[in-house]
Parts: sequence; C-alpha cells; structure tokens
Amino acid sequence: MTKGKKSGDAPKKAPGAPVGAGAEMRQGAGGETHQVAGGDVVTLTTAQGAPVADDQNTLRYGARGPALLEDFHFREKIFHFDHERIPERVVHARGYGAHGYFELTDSLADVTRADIFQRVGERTPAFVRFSTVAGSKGSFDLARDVRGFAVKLYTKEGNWDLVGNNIPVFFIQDAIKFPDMVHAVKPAPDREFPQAQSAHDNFWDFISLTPESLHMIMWVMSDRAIPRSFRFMEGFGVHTFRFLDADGHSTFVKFHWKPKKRLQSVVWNEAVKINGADPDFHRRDLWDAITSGDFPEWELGVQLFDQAFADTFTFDVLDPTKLIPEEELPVRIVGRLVLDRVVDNFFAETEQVAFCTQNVPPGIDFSNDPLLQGRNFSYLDTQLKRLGSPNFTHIPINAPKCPMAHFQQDGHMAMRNPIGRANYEPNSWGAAGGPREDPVRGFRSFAAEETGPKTRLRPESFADHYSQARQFLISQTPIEQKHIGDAITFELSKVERPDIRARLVSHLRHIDEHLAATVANGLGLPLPEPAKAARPTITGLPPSEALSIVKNGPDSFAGRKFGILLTDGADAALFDALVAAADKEKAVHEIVAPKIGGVTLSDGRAVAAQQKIDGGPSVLFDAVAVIASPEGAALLAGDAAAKDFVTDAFAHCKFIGYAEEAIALFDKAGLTADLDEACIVLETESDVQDFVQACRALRFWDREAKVDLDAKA
Ligand code: HDD
Repeated sequence: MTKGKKSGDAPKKAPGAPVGAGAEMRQGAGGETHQVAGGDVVTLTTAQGAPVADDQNTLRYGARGPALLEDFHFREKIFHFDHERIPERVVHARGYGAHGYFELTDSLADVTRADIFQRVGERTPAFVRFSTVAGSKGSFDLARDVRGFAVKLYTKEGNWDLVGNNIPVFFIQDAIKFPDMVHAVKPAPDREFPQAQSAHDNFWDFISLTPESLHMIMWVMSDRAIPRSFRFMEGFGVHTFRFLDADGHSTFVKFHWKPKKRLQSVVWNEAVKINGADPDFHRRDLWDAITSGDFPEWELGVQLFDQAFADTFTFDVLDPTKLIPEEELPVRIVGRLVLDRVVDNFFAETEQVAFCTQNVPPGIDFSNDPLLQGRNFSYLDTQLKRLGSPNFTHIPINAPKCPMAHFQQDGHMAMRNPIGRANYEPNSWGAAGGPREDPVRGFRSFAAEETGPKTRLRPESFADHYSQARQFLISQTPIEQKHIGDAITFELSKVERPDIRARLVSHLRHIDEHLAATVANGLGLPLPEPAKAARPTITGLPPSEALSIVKNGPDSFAGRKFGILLTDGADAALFDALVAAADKEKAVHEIVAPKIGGVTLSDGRAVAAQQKIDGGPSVLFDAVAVIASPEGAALLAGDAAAKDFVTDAFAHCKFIGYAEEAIALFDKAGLTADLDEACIVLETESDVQDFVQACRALRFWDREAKVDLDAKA
C-alpha cells in the first residue's frame, strides 16, 4: 500500500472548507445540516443568522477612528472565540478518538443478559478514545505513560463505557489515593514542570512510599508504556466486574482487548526523538491507518470465574493491583472491535466524549473493588465540570443510540425537552403520562449480601505488593527485562534526592535482587537494605507468556512502515522491487529524500518524497532502506541528518536494507565495521524479499548489547 501523502485526508470535506461547484449537504458534528447551493458559496452569517457583509473590518468612526460598541458581529465573534475552551481533563487530557463497531462472535447468553452479548454477528456502534494520563492536552504522544483505552458502546439497552487502560493493573488500591497519585505525577505545583514525565522527585517519592504501586511500576517501566501505535497495544478493563443472567445469577468477569496486529513498542531513546520529530505520532498513525482503509481491530476477550475460583486464587480479585494470569484462567474471545471512521470534528467528538465507569447496561454490574467504587463517583462529577451542564448526555457523541425516556428536564443547554404535561411519576395521565419502569427489562444490581463494621480498613488480602511485580519481570524476555532496568535507572537518575532513589531500590530488592543490583549500580548507589515488607514475596509464581510484548509480536510486517531514503540516480529496479514487496506485505512506506520535491531514479522516472531528510528521521519508521547512487551517497555522507538516519536506525536495533552504493553513508556514519546480519545488502529481488521477511521480527535485539553501555555493565 503506497502512502502518497503525509497524512490521509478525511473522507469528507471539513466543515467550513471552501466549496466548489455542485450542490451538497454537509452535516455538522452537532447534527445540523448546511445547504450548499449548486455553484454558490454559502453566505457567512452571525450565529443569529444575519448575513454578514464585511468580515475583514470592525465598525469604526472613519477609517482611522475608534471602534463602535454596536458592532454586534464583531462582539459576537470575539465573545464566542473567548469562550472556545472547556477545561481539559484533569487526567487523560491528551487523547485521540475514532468511531467503529463491536461485533459479537461468540454468544455470552449463558452468563449475561446484556443485550450486546446475545446475538452473534450483531454490530454495536462504538467510539474509542486513547490517551496518555499525565500530560496536558498539548503534550506529546510518546511520553512514558499508561495509555487510556476508553470504549463507549452504544448498546440497545444503554451506553456501556468500558474505561480501561493498556495495562491490566493500577497504581493504587483505593480511590481515595487517586488525587495524591495524580498530583505526584503531574508537574510540581510551584514550577509547573516537568510536563508529561514521571521522571521526577514527586512521582518517585509517592511511589516509594506506596508499595502497592510496585506491580504497576514494573509495567510502566516496561516498553508497554511507550507503544509504537494505539493499534499495537492491548486494552484492559482492569477491575473485576460482574455479568448477571436473567435470574440474577452472577459470574465474575475481567475484560481484555487484544490487537489483531499484535503487540509492538518503541525503545526509549527512540520515543524521546519521536516526540521532537512528530509529537502527534500516535494520533497521526491512527488517522492514517483509518483513512487508508487499514482499520485497526481488537478482539474482546473475557476471563470468567465464579466465587469458588475467587476464593482459591492467590490474590484478592477485588484488588486492582493484581491480575489473573491467562495461563491460570484462559481468555475467551467473544467479539471484535473495529475502528473504521475518523471523527468529523475533534472537539465535538473526541474532546466532548464523556466516559463514565458507571455507565453499564442491564446484565453488567460492578464488583466491590474499592478503586472501581470510587471511580463510579468521580466520572459523573468530572463531566459536569468539563462539559458544564448535566445535559452532557444531549451532546451527540454522548447520547445513547437507543430510545430514551425519562423525566429529567431543564438545566443549561437543554436540547431535548419533555413534551406534554406529565413530568413526574407516578402519575395518572395514562399513555400520555410518559415512561414507566420495567421490572423485567430494567437494570438490576446483583443482590449481594454485605456485612461488617463501618470502617476505613484496607483488607489483609490486599497486602502482598511484590509477588506479581516479580511474576511480571520474570515473564519478560531478557531484552525486555533490560529495558525495565534501564527505565527505572533513567527515571531515578532524574530524581534529585538520593534518599528517594534508595527508597525505591529498597523495594526492588523484594522483586528481584538482580534488578535491584542493576539499578543501584546504574545509579552509583550502594545497595540499600530491603524495605519493610507487609508480606514476603511469593517467588514461585510461574512466568506468564501473555505478559511479554516480544513473545506476542506480529508474524508479519503488515501495518508497519518502511522509510526509504532515496537520492537522484537511485536504482529504479531495486526501488520498484522494494515497493512491490512492501505492498505485498501490506506494509506502508514513505520516501525520504534530500528535497521534498523528490528524486529522479536511474531510469529517469521522477518519484515524489513524503519527507525531506531533516524532517523524516528514521525514528518515524519501523525499518529503513537506503537506495542511493554513488553521487547521492556521497551527498548524504556529508549531511548530519542523513548520518543520524542510519545511526539511529542502527542504535534502535532496526532492520536496515541498503543498496551497495550507499555504503559511503555508512562509512561516514562510522557504522561499516559494525554492520550485522540485520543490515541487509539489497542487490537482487530476492535480497529485497529476504529483507522484508527479516523485518517481520521488527527489531534485531542482539545488537543492543553492542550499542548500549548499560548492557555491558
Ligand atoms: Fe480514570 C479519565 C482510566 C482510575 C478519575 N480514566 C480516565 C480516562 C481513562 C481512565 C481511560 C480517560 C477517558 C477519556 O478518554 O475521556 N482511570 C482509568 C483506569 C483506572 C482509573 C483504567 C484504574 C483502573 N480514574 C481512576 C480513579 C479515579 C479516576 C481511581 C478517581 C477516583 N479518570 C478519572 C476522572 C477522569 C478520568 C477524573 C478525568 C477525565 C474524565 O474522567 O473524563 O474522572
């Protein structure tokens, strides 16, 4: 699939775009339609509908005189502009959304009456918003951070919001600690930095005093926190929920989203550079994939269990800092989520979408997880603050797509208003009296029997903080374990207080002595005494394959991106073979060239570039190739950006294909002596095929030991 443009265009014309000949109806994101007359442009009006004659000049006394208060057009325009912003989300401010659908592939009618899970093959409209947590709305995409994975499913019995993350556990066990945790990770209140980073004193101070966070920390310090694409990451509902059948019988459930194109992350040094080269890396990737027709897809999996399993499981299923390994409780795949439509308007849809954990349809219910219980309060509250009115459900992106009938009325910006006389219930107005409750179809909670004193007490069963952190670590491949050690060392190296660094390492000693020693060594810190542990670590938990990214990587390069660095005179046959092989693999490619106008190939053909070399560093690609003429290679050899292109690709363990003539560039970049089997000379079509096939491994990790001081330590 050739990428002919930098970013795919939206299928529809953006509202407000100049209109050419031909009549068309355009629908605003708010649902209103604008009639565009054949051949004519639409007349600009005020918000009150008055046609505007002059939108270039304010009304003044004389051309050089003072402005007049009666200029209602100017006043309205500036008034509206002044109020364009709404409060950004207090967490997950930076996000990107898309529309799609959920399709049921395996009925769950045996365990839940939830309408969405009854009929195989039925599609339910969905909206998904991915996000980072710590950064503000304008921060960069590749922060080391948890990714939000929030799914709104417009079911026939009400919206179901599964507001999850790309990590199956959380930092804290009780929602009352959420403001502290978020304050600690966000910029410090006095200096308002660092932005979108956890590498600072406040965060690690809080973490090192909150041992329950250590399991989550292992995930956040792993490459899970720097995903290559939203498309290549998993999603998790985190908490234990309940399914309820028609008789009110309960089955516990944990939700998983598994990406069809499997898992992939970037490396830290690459993430740092991507943030400079393209701060919108993830949103652009999602936009490009959807607009080019390569629709991102996930499978929905469920882990189902009963009270007996919960009673015998090593940890408390209500503890959100624990997961249930898939090897112990298999994930049953029951459906697929496909994102096939970008938004028409970012603000109307992605910004105004309001997820609430308490939005569940009949057949789905909560567990007593204390984090979930607290969330169920927080989200409704936050939407009122953000969107400014209890009528936020009237905004099209939030409105259910099933019939609604209730007696709620009035309030700011009420768009749906009751008709008729009865606005209360019970009433005796018969059929005109409005909706009535339905004891059969209506939502019912699980009839749990609860006992116990009113108290503020953390259950004893939540007290093990290290065992699953260790299990996560030992489930990783050696390179992933190394990255975890590197990340903790890097983050703590940005912490100014040595006692905080030491306190964190004192916890690592309960997770893995080798990890603790590596980090201490990396920091130049004497190994501290182990922290006081509430419970000893269970060291015998078996590794879980499902927890590693590398073990769950793709078996093809589909959906990944080649960067092809070309110069004038580049071998046309080689270039054609590479493009054909990439297309066959269903990969995309971009051409990087000394000039954005492109190059003239050896056969005289002109090829346009998508990136000028300075703007298209290799960090933007999953694998790179350099096809240059001898003169072109000499030119590149004298260019710092071209040298970075290959040295970075090499340092990030990428597969590199190159035409023999390009060797001058590798010479000048100081790489020639180190070129390894993942640097593949491209001479024939079969070399090209070998190269593309090799790229399926995504990275040549063996190289990392050569290019990283920490690996040699
Ligand atoms: Fe939260 C937003 C996920 C714990 C309070 N959260 C928010 C979003 C996601 C999550 C994905 C962004 C939704 C969007 O795209 O609009 N949050 C989680 C997960 C958690 C979690 C997976 C733990 C398992 N959150 C959590 C707690 C609280 C909150 C414990 C408060 C007690 N979260 C909020 C919030 C936000 C939010 C303040 C901010 C913006 C919003 O809700 O709409 O209410």
